[in-house]
Amino acid sequence: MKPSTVFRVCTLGILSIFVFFINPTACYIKSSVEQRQERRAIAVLFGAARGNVTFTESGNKVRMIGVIEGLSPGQHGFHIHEKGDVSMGCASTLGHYNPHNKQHGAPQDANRHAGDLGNILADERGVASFVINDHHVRLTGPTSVLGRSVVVHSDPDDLGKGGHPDSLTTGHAGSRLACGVIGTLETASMMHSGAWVLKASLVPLISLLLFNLL
Ligand SMILES: [Cu+2]
Ligand SMILES: [Zn+2]
Repeated sequence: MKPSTVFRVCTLGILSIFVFFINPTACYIKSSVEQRQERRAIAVLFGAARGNVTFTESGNKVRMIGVIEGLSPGQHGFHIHEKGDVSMGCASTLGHYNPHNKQHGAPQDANRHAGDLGNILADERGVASFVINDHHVRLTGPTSVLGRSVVVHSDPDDLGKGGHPDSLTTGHAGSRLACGVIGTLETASMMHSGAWVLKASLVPLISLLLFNLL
């Protein structure tokens, strides 16, 4: 083996160890991956209807993606309720989540409960597939909905405008068909593998540079 080749191999080895264990760039990449991490949650609904809703918080909004089946065709009130207690069915989830002491309203109203998500629409097979983006629902901070619950109702939510005695409290949405507790979805393993993929990709890059420059 020529001395220059020995030198290249030794340098490559030392640099690889540097990247994997003590390179500050690796630390920077790891922290930037952590910062881009989105908080996620899931609610699995049981009752006369069933389905699930996933929650993803990024920036100041939460995206909810759901599929619920076993509904009658048409609109159904859809809310986040205060408690994650389903020990007595959906009744024990209590009222709409309302940390700011407001009236019931539509999702686009300023005066609404944080849990007011309006209606979901079931097709002729009784399946509702939906995507809701909302700025009042949070997965972090003092008004996080983690540990609370999602409820789907038998009737449409009148968004506070129906003139019924319960329009300004529940939207006159009828009985509770199904509910599920909002629980954390783990994202830590995704975060670490992401950092290691980035770190590993630096090794071939360094070897390419070394063998071309030396
Ligand atoms: Cu409700
Ligand atoms: Zn409400």
